[in-house]
Amino acid sequence: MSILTVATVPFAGQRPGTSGLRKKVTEFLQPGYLENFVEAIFNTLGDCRGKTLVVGGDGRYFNRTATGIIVRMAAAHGFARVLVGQNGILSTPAVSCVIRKHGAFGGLILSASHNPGGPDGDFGIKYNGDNGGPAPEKFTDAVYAATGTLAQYRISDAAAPALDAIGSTQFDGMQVEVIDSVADYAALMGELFDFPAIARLFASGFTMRYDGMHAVGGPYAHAIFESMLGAPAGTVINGTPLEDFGGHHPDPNPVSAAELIDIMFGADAPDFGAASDGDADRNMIVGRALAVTPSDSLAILAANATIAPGYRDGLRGIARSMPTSTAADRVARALGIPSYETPTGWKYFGNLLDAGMATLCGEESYGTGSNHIREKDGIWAILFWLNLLAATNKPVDTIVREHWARFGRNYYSRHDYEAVEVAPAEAMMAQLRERVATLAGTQLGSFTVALADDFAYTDPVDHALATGQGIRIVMTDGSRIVFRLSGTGTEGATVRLYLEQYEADPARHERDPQQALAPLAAIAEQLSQLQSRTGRSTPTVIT
Ligand code: VG1
Ligand code: CO
Repeated sequence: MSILTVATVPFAGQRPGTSGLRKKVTEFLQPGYLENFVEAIFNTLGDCRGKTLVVGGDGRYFNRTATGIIVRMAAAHGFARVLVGQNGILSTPAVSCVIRKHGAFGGLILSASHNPGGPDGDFGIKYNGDNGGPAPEKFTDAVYAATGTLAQYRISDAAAPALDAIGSTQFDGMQVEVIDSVADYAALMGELFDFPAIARLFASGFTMRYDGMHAVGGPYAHAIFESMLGAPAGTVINGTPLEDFGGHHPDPNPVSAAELIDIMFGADAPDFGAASDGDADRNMIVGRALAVTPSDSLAILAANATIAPGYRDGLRGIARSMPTSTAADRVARALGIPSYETPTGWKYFGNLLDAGMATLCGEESYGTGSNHIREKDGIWAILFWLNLLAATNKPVDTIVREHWARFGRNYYSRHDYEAVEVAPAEAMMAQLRERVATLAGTQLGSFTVALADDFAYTDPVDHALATGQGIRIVMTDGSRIVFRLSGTGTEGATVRLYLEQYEADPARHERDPQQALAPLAAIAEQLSQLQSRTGRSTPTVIT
């Protein structure tokens, strides 16, 4: 067997976004498209000889083929060993876990996360470094630059190895280890949470429904919730991964996970509901007739963290992305620990976690995680809630309402305008950027603007500067309006409008969030003319 050097030409637009390179499958299927991007990553890494690489993905269409191509390219670049999930399957948190546990050089994750799959859907790829976390912007910028000048890529001419049986084989001078997709990850969960207490909870008749959304979380949920913790069969629904996720958006929010919401809001609802996304790094937590806002979930886990064995010693700090509600900041203040506000995307949490400055992290987009790995982690968050329910014996809604009573409620909502035209979306952001420069101190409706800017972040560890991370308008009472353009969409532009309003008075905690936030939404529209500019009279999705 030999190494082929294949001539290629650069593809435009291989710039990684919020979380790796995401494009339509049709774009990825162009000959050389995936190969070019992987070559650019390997070239940017430099000398790969003797190193270990982890490869796995969320099982979407093209996952298996792409895995084979990457293994052949890894052999050509001199990697000593590749750890591959069985059938090419590894959730994003499992890749992070496996990288760390086996001391790998890094890993490639094949996923477009919550984006739809199938031949007409999306595909994605991203590189995580030896800490298990998404490569920093400095690295992804270098990869993008490299994609612009590629003239060739290197690949083994051997046929891709079979990935269906667990075990180790030699492949063109490299060791290919097909590993159980779940085992390492499940073992780590067992160290963090009180599995015996959760098992006793299930044994006492506690009921749960987990919606795998036909994505990669299913196998993990079957193994952990049903086999290890004894939840009855049927606890996991839509638990078999499908290449097209059954035609749905594998996005755990009340809109896309409508089946779970119907169950949880129906008669005879189970005690607890949960779902995760395409690559199982997101989570949604649902009680009877109550979907927990992700920002609240982060705050609640932080306030109660010491109930879980892995966090018994307390938290070092809490980090949240800028658009995420400030509920977690209130908890941090009460605990006397620092809180951090980072740009959107998990890569910005990496340094804080590595430096031991933060223990818990979260994003409003149904992402929660901790220092156990360097990715957000859906099953982890669900286990944390199960541990909390077992430790307190209280239902989800009581835990949420008691949290609001103690800390106040941060009414929160995100309005997404998906696949709008790029030019008007960018014009709107440009105009807002100008406008916010003079907004501080002015009156908007019943609010006074305390601070308005285009969010910039200086990493406290390596001092890297990230600019242009979203327009934020912060009122003197802490209410906020945030505008961002998505960095994960694959069609046109997606505008995200984030609204937050704090309410201390428990007598006003049962309002409909959309009603509570209506005055802020009206101000946002007035400032941006978002709807008239995009020609949309309502958001595509409200969460
Ligand atoms: C979205 C979310 C962001 C998240 C990112 C990746 O990015 O808003 O919070 O980190 O997706 O999550 P954007 O740029 O579209 O707003 V996942 O589960 O799609 O890897
Ligand atoms: Co995801």
